[in-house]
Amino acid sequence: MEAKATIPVPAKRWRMACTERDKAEELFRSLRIHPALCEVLVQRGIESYEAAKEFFRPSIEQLHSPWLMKDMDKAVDRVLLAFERKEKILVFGDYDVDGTTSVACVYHFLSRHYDHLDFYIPHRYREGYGVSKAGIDFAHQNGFTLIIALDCGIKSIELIAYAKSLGIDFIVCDHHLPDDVLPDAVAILNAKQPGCPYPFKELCGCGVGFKLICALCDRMERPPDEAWWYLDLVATAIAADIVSMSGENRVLAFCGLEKANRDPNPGIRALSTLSAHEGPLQINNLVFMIAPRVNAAGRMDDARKAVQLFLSGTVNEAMGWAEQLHIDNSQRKETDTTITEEALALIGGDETLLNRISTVLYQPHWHKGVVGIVASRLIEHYYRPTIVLTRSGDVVAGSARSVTGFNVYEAIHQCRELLLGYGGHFYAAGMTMSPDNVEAFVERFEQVVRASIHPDLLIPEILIDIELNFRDITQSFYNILAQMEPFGPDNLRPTFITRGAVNTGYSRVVKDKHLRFSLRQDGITFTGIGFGMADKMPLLENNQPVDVVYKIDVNEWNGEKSLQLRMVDVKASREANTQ
Ligand SMILES: [Mn+2]
Repeated sequence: MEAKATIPVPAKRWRMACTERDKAEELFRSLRIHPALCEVLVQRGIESYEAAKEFFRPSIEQLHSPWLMKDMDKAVDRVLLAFERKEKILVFGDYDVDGTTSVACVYHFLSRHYDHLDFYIPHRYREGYGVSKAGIDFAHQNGFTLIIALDCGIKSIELIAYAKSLGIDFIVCDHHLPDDVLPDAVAILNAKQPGCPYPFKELCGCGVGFKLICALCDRMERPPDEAWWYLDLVATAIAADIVSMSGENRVLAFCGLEKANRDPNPGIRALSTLSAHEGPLQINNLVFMIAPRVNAAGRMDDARKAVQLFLSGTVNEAMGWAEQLHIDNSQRKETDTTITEEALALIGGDETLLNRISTVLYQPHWHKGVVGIVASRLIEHYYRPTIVLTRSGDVVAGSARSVTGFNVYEAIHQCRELLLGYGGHFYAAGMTMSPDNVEAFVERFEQVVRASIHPDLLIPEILIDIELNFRDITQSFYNILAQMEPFGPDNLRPTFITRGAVNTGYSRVVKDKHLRFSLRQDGITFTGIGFGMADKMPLLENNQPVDVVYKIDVNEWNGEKSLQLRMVDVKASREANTQ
């Protein structure tokens, strides 16, 4: 949703990243690229020529051996034993992007070599997240004796024991943090478990599934590119699951993007056709194209069709599934826009709600599938811990989202007497309660937040990597910057600041909401765009120097490419206070 003029956008706090200057200078001596980029690299833990070389040239040879993962031999042995005994294998995964892509990859690979297979995606509302009893009962009733759980299972101790009592073995491929007790599975693939020597700990669920495929490929003496065929789906899962974009994940994402542009999975091709995408796919394109549509299937209907999409043998077949996902997504968008508007109107029209430092809203008719998304949207306007509740059967259910640095799960835990159930983590949680308790919960949550949040956390923060003069920004500077892609957590697209820039007189507001600006500093003029930043125009118009925070982009216009700045924030130079 676009910000409307009447709805406030919160002011932001600026913070400069700190750099170890001497390390950056040392790196500069061997690398000979712009010193500012050397500083950014050092901030990201790339401190030597060798490390930089690996970073700038990701290649498939940099992937770790799948055999380094604890239990990999057991997992491979068990799958091959199932082949030998002609056992039925069920590939089980979650309804989000990570789950559905991992199921598609593992199921597709196995189906090239074996027939007695099926896959299972639990229903978001009927079964919920993770391994489900319904799934195990389905396996039992249909004679499956091996379940491969992907992106889930590490905490399903009782359910996996239950399966065992029915004669069903589990292989768990997960990336979530294990508890002290591990499930009684034949094999557990999870680099985060104690005693796993695998050198990279931040794989996503699909990444773990991919490692299993690589090991199977190796043992079955199949050519390795049979496994690499899944890299575009792995890249999608890495980006959509918001795991670290460093180390092996960045290599997987880089190689997966290359695959997506050379020989995409038919499902990816169908979605890019449908969304009329032109030009090479970037990691963000994959996420924006795929993640909302796959998630919409789970929210509005059933995520099985996301797996069907990725399993399609031809683009034609994939097109049918893609169109269905597209419809779910349009419905989801409509629903979440309507509800967000209703929610913003509720807050805007109520002095008490406006003055709170938390948002908790309840409307019985809101769609359960989008309350989490709506909570995130509300935070863009009212930057504070936020809960959106709706009616679900006899109870009230909702989703919480937080602001950077505030543990919303802990805050909900402190309201537990008023709740029927709750779960989640630092930044996102869900809860259910009796309708009678809603009012009391609204008050209690506000009290808890008020008592525990540091006031600074209520102002969104922008982390600035490094200061530049406009003179520094050249095509060759940008070319190196572009080689830092793919960007993601732990390797964010660098944010720059330039101080003391002055409007050239050519800045203007476009379409009532965006700022097309032209600034001069250090004798050099740059133009750029600030999306939704029309309210900053007066600041430029008074011709005082400004400090501008931005990312660097390429603008393509009439076939001409030029560098432009994408404004993140701007303040009058005398007001901009950064340490
Ligand atoms: Mn995951």
